[in-house]
Amino acid sequence: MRTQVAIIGSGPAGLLLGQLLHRAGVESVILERRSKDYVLSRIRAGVLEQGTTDLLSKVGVDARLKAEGLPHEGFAIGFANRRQRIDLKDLTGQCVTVYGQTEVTRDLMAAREAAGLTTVYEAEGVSLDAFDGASPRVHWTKDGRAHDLACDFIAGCDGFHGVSRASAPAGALETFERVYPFGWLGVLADVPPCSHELIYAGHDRGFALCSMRSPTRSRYYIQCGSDERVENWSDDRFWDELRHRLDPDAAANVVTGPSIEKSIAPLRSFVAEPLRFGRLFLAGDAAHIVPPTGAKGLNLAASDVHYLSEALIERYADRSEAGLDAYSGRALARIWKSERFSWWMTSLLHRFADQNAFERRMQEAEFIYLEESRAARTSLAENYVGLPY
Ligand code: FAS
Ligand code: PHB
Repeated sequence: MRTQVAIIGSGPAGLLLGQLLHRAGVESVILERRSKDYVLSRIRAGVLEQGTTDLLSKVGVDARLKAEGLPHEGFAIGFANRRQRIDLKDLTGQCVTVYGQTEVTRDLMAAREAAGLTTVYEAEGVSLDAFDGASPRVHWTKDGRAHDLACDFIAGCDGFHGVSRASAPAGALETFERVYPFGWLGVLADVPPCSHELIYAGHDRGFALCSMRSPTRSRYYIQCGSDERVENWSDDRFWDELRHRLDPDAAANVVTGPSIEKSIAPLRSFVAEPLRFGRLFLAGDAAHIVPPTGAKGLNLAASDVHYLSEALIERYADRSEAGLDAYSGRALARIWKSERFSWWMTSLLHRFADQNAFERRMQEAEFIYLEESRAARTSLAENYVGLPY
């Protein structure tokens, strides 16, 4: 097989990159380790920045997003039973859209299939070869048969545990990491949300987040120990703990019901530098991880592939390598600012077992400063809606 760009991973980064390239007439083949159903079964992000929805519109994959996505002009942030609203629209003129990552992935997969583009699911043992030269190759097996793909470039969109970052030459990669001493226990349930907007609640017992997927489907999270096991959490225990962490008004509006998905996600901040190794480029979770507190993970993957698609399209159109040479620095400039915001939101709202009384007062002072300063709220809001590309 031969193509122009081999994309490793059929998550949001790989799929969106494939559509952006296709729109400009650049061919790609996606190699995905899992089955299509498995990829679609993962419940992850829920909030899209304007930049992300603009990219989905650019590739013509926004019909359902426009019909079912929920525009949100603000959200609530709570601390020790106090709550304040961050008015995104008033502070920045922008809003965000609540639309599940699963639906984004489903829409992008449908568009790729409709365009007759190739995705190889259940590609086993993917390995990357010769990307330090002009003729990279990708190898894999499927149904016991070995396969080989010749290409011009490889886009590593295979997430944190993928093969792409692991294929970087020894010593060529520098990594930066903060592993948080807690995770998020998430529940999806077909019950109406307790509030029409998201509520981020800091509490002595730990953080809680009230989100949603639709007016009849809620997504809730509570901070839990990093060694916690989902088997220890019955639905009843989850609902009780969630209500303990919300202000009385929100707690009174929680409608409980059977969970249709329940999982624990570890929290970490992680960045790999650089994002280019010859003809191999990293994008999305393959390059960085943010704690989901700032709703940045999926949206950073979108900005990465915006920069990478522009660079690859320029290379094929003008035979210029300028965009490819600039990709890593350009993407990392926005990545680090999103990493800072996600770390800040996480530090503000979570309970750290080893924090002392002074550090707890710092969290309280930060919250009060937000209440009293429009400048502080504007800073939070402009990061939440997404910094410019
Ligand atoms: P993805 O991980 O989505 O996709 C990578 C793809 O590559 C996967 O389909 C994988 O199967 C495939 N792959 C891996 N190794 C491979 C190999 N060797 N060969 C071929 N394919 C391979 N973000 C938010 O904004 N809000 C959230 O609430 C949130 N919750 C999350 C919960 C969890 C458990 C996780 C893991 C992430 C969460 N995120 C959240 C972040 C998440 O949304 C990511 O930012 C987003 O999926 C990034 O998309 P991709 O970069 O495409 O990576
Ligand atoms: C979600 O709805 O899954 C969600 C929303 C906002 C976040 C994280 C997750 O910050």
